[in-house]
Amino acid sequence: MRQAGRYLPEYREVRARVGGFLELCYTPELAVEVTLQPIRRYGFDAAILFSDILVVPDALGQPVRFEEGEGPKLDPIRNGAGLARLDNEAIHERLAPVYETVRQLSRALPERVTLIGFAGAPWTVATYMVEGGSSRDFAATRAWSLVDPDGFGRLIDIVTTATAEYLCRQIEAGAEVVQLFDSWAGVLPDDAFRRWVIEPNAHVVAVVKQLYPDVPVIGFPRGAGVLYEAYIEQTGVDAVSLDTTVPLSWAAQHLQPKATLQGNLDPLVLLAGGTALDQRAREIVAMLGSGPFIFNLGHGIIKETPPEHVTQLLEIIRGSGN
Ligand code: 1CP
Repeated sequence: MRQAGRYLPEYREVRARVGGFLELCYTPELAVEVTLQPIRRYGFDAAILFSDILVVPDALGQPVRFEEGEGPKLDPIRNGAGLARLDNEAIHERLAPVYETVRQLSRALPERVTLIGFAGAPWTVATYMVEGGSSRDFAATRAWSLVDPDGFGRLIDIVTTATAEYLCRQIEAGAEVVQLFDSWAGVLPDDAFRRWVIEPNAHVVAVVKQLYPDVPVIGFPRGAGVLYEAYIEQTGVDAVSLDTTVPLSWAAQHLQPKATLQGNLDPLVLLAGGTALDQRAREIVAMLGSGPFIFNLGHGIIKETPPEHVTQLLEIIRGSGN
């Protein structure tokens, strides 16, 4: 959950050397360097490829810009004419620098450190493509999906196909686990959740599993609430990342028998540090640590987080006998 990033001074130093954020993602030597920074500093058990979920629309021919202090910006696609702008042909040529980063990382990382590849899930990526950036209410995306489900479904299909192939190529290059980030899954009511979250995630998992049955897939349907259970049962993921709102006792009882769990420390608790961090980290380990479990945050680390708080957290987790 952004273990590399702006809370680390060594990341800010590298970031200042390049113009745009995407340039960092597309320059293998630099992407490798920032991926390795948190591993060197903290000795985590796994490294996540440094990239972004928005390289997929960028490679599909919908250019993405990151302006300083603002979120991502894209020219929105809201109908069939917009879909015609997308080009599924050259995408893997455009994504070649990401595959090169994965190859270099798999050579550079110590054997004991697992390399995680990732992609955005189709619904979440589509929200950026339709809204033209970040959004509070996803109004244009939801409207398109309701008024013209077939047209919107074509966008989802394009992103689904690209994403499945993108993950397979990351695995081919050396990723040992892959994670699908469906950060905005939680805004959809149940029928729409099944159609736009479960179905596309299940399709991506099936394609990956057909080629790489032994590579674990982690899903992150953030905000899914009680639908986490259906998500696990119907997508075929091996593990789910729990967001910060999922109650631990419910997860232990209903989810952990079906999948490995990952999560779910609130990044705000990590920012706070001290006894709040100590207590909550211990609670999570006590509730979930005896089943299949990966300790992680429930969402992305906040950039103001003091790096020493991460050290404190590791001492708690590694000292807790797991
Ligand atoms: O200038 C900078 O340094 C920009 C900050 C930043 C970083 C460090 C962005 C912009 N992306 C990233 C890297 C990133 N993004 C990783 C790297 C690996 C790691 O975890 O260390 C990963 C896995 C992502 C995934 C990502 N990007 C998600 C899914 C996870 C989540 O946070 O929910 C999403 C939604 C994005 C989109 C995105 N990237 C960046 C921004 C500002 C945004 C928009 C976020 C929003 O809409 O609120």
